Amino acid sequence: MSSENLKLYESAGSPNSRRVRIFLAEKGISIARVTIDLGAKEQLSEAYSRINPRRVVPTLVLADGTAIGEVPAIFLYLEEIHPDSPLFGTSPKERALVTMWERRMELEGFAAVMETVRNAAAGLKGRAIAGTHDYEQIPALVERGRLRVTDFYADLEARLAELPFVAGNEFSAADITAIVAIDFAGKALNLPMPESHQASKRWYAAVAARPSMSA
Ligand SMILES: N[C@@H](CCC(=O)N[C@@H](CS)C(=O)NCC(=O)O)C(=O)O
Repeated sequence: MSSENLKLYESAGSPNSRRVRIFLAEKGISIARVTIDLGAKEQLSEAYSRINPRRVVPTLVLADGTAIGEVPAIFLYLEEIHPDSPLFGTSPKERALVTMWERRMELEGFAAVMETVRNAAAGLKGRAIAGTHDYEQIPALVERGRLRVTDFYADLEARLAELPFVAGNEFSAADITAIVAIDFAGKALNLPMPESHQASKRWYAAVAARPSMSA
């Protein structure tokens, strides 16, 4: 299915962009994509700042020029316009629960990974927090961040020992945010999910096998 009037500004190596690419692939929606080269700091350019003043990717731009930033807001819009293959459940209760778990995956997993990476990477000196303002790195946050990621893995294991997917019995947006955080922790922090986490391994194998994951 093609949504000809939408345009996604994104970057191949950006985990937040990957969350949206997977979401689109799960829905079977194809839209125009514009690459923003983070390595060349294109996100900080005048031209891109006019599209997204927060100077981050991804940004979804609608036919009337409205720019939607922040991954959960992009998820919400795409879910509303393409309700088939639901990724936020099918009832008010499920919608609230998926929203709760997706937010927890973002705050406890994704944000912990990002905080650790951004306070450690040499290339992010002076840009420890993505967004409008420049902040210096705080090295002590790296150690704490690794502890946060480890705690996230433990909490996820406890959850997945109870249920097949993060938000319950069905694959959802919460699984997308969780697996993108985990993949990035393995790649950028060399902090993979522990081998001993059997329930998480079972979940990971099932989720990673979905065709959308290569998006
Ligand atoms: N909360 C934002 C976070 C976006 C974000 O941090 N994007 C990163 C790439 S994953 C970025 O654009 N970084 C640019 C920079 O660090 O200057 C969202 O949900 O979209």
